[in-house]
Amino acid sequence: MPQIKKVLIANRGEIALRVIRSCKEKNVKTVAVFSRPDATAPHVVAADESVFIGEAASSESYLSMEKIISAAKDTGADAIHPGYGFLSENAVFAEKCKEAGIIFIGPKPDAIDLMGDKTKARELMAKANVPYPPGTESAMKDIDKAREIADEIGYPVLVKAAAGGGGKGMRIVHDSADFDKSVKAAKSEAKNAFGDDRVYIEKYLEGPRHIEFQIIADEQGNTVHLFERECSIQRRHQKVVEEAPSSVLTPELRKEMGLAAVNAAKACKYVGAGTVEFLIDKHLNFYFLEMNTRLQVEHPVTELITGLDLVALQIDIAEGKDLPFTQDDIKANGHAIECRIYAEDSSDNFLPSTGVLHRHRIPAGPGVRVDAGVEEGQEVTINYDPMISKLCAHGVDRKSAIRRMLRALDEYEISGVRTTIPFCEFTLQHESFVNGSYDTHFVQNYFTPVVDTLHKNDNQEVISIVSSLLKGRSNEAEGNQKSVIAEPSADNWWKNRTK
Ligand code: MV4
Repeated sequence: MPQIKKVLIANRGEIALRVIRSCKEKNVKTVAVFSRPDATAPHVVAADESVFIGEAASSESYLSMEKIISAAKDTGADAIHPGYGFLSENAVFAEKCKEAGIIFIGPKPDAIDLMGDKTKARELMAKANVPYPPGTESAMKDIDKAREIADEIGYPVLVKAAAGGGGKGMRIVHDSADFDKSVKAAKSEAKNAFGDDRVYIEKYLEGPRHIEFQIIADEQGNTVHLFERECSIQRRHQKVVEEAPSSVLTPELRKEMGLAAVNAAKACKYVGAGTVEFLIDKHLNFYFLEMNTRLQVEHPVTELITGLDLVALQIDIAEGKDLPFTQDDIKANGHAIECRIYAEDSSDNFLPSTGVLHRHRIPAGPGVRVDAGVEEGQEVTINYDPMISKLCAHGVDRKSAIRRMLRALDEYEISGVRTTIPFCEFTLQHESFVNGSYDTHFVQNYFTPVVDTLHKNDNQEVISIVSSLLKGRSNEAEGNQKSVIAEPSADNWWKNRTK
């Protein structure tokens, strides 16, 4: 059995730090890679070694297979952890690692390939007896035949790109008369985005909930699910609040969906940590949507309720070890919620908000976990993902997890950029969230931001005053900028609020 002694992390930000932390606990050495603007980023500081791999553009750095594989060879890393995004679901990269004699911490290239092609995935689910939305199994070849099927299943239908996923290249068709032109548009969009114009159709499910199951499998074929995450609070296919367990699943349904998820993973001979996504309708019918062949952003909520370290398990599995548990050993404890804190202005259509993070004080205390990839003083740019951190709260039940999250959101101090903290506070207090009756239309149904121009201007003014104070003092008090800000007691003015 190979022993992994050194891992190169082919990523940046919070997920790179997350992987480094588990490596340290396992006495595994770490290598960070970094682009020019990331030279002093937290993941570089935290790793044992680091390698410069190129310019800011991802194509020059974090997406460059050649540069990353040479960095691994040069530093003697025996494995690469891809994190999420970037090269994490790239079968060619997984194959290239293998050819270079480096362990790719993730599934085999074939499984990535299969699940990356949404039509192949549907065909596989048909064989594995996993339910999926009615529609065409394979990509449509004949538009007349496809229209007949659409007419038969009934409108609205969705035209989805075979190479798509995560909502990219999706088109809703309400009427048979619009079918041909929507298919043409979807095909051309798919061709542009993925270089692959194959599309298929699915019955459009209205107001579904998005529920996904965490899967973990070893090379021996032992496959276990680690319960579900409810991820229905999204905007433009970007998840914002996730929780585990879901409040709509009965123990029986959880068991049934968990089994379906395990069967989906087994069908592609899955190895490592993965996620099977389902949509669930008002009648609690569930349908396979796609499988994500990576560690996901929202994995901490699963870690909090199961007490497991998913990254440590990924490494053990990559070494060829057996899973240390069976399905019956897995028990859920309490309730966990994750809020993704983005540098986006939730009062202004979630516009990206860039600037220097003058203040970043993370909440702490019982049941609070923060995975951040940025530090106070660092600049938030448009080069990469605008996520500042993931704030998680764990409690004995859903009610206490919600209260804890609200307390933590209140404690969180960020200035310099506007954030989605107010949106998260809105969500966690909303009746439909509190009673657990929300679906994927939550944001569009309930969120109407009040653009408070006056307050916004006030805030901008304060930011610029603090900013100039910090600049003036930074020479004499290097590394002691925090003391410059005198905190007015009554008014939390440094906070990013629109209240
Ligand atoms: C759907 C759907 C309704 N019916 N498929 C969006 C992301 C991508 N993974 C698939 N998505 C959807 N597929 C059928 N047959 C509705 C969505 C969808 C959605 C899904 C999960 C979470 C949020 C969503 C927001 C809009 C649409």
